[in-house]
Amino acid sequence: MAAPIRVLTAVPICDGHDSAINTINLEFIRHGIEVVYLGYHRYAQDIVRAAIQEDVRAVGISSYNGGHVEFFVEVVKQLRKRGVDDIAVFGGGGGTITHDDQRVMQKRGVDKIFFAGTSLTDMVGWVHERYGKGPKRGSRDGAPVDMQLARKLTQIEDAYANGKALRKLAAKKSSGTRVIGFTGPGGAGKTTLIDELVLRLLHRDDTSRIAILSHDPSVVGEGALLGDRATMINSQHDRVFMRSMATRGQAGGLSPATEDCLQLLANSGFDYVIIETVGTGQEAMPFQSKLVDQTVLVMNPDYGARLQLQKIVMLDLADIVVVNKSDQERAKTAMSEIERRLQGNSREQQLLSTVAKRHRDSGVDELCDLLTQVKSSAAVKAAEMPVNQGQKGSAREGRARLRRA
Ligand code: B12
Repeated sequence: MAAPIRVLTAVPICDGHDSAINTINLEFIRHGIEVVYLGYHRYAQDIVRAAIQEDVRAVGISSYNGGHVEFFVEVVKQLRKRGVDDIAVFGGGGGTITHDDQRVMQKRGVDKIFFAGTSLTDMVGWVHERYGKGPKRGSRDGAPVDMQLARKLTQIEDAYANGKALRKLAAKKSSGTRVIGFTGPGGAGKTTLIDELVLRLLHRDDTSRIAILSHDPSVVGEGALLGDRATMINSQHDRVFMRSMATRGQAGGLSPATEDCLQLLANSGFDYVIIETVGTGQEAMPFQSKLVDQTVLVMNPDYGARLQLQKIVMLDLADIVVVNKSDQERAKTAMSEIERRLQGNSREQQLLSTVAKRHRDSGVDELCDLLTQVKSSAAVKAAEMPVNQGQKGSAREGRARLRRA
């Protein structure tokens, strides 16, 4: 089966006309297209960065408040400036974009404008026709690093979609790269928490580079709304590489191609690679990969009766359990019930409470401390060891030694 078409959609400024983009996203998804949705109030630079990292076939922009000629053309210009001429730009704005505007926009590189009155069926048909085929896209020598990485990730995803899974390579990663897995039920606030964590990681070290591999659910051969970017504000940053993946029919929170994609990212010199699962259920154990150094289970205080906790497998496996939304009434009870539940496990686990949506939340600071401390103490240990051992002993081994100590 061919891999679904991937497009990125965005709204430059939203003045209240949001119904169009929501309608169009849903229509695309219903017709087998994977939509990476970037949300509202996005700069051309954010759109271009995201389009390259997500390696989409086209960028669809919805604009209802004027300035569309300049904005659409700016996106085309910035894509070309970054050496990308095979990501198309298209979109619409109902009655606000005139036919004269369209002529100017097309002359300056915009692929297509849809006007008020076009049927959704015609629009979806056009997208399939126009962006469903075309030559295999590679990346030239000298192409931006983000683009090279993005195209390799696409090759991996496409290989799985076509039933030609790549041979799984032995798990290994660049020493110094820390891989952190985030999981938990839908609506617990994983994406917001990760975004806040990224903000802190970027501030603490102004050279650090972070990769995020984020998942949303989909059925084989169907479309998907890959919407985590719409929640991410701080992660739209030049030192952050983010990729959204659909699970493409696989249960358990990840996609069939995740492990290979994760391995590629873990070997690409990032300081941190953060992987986020889809919202998971009680039975999920998504992080079997040896690449993941530490796992964080993010919970909502409102999980139901205390008995429910006994059924959540990740409470046995997670290194850190975070009760997010801890400004909610039930949070104190949740903390003490989860603490009791963790006491039953005979292993070292941390329990934290956060309010990720709150700016400068001290719980998120604490989480960041925990995740970075392990990294720095492992690095110190590794540095203290004889060179051979130190090179062989990655951060993971360093941490294992630390734990034993
Ligand atoms: C519904 C609507 C509203 C709703 C919006 C509800 C919402 N949540 O989105 C409300 C009532 C809030 C509203 C408010 C206003 N609106 Co109004 N609104 C409309 C209306 C009637 C439909 C827009 C719509 O969403 N249609 C559904 C979509 C799916 O269809 P469409 O717009 O025809 O778009 C087609 C294509 O362009 C394409 N498309 C659109 N976006 C994208 C994106 C991609 C990626 C792709 C592929 C295709 C695509 O898809 C459609 C295919 O048929 C339009 C008329 C129009 N058609 O533009 C006026 C219109 C956009 N509004 C207008 C105005 C003036 C206003 C107000 C300023 C009115 C006022 N004085 O208060 C306010 C501004 C908002 C604010 N700041 O408060 C004017 C804009 C004039 C201009 N040239 O700038 C319009 C054109 C009406 C008019 N003829 O005067 N509005």
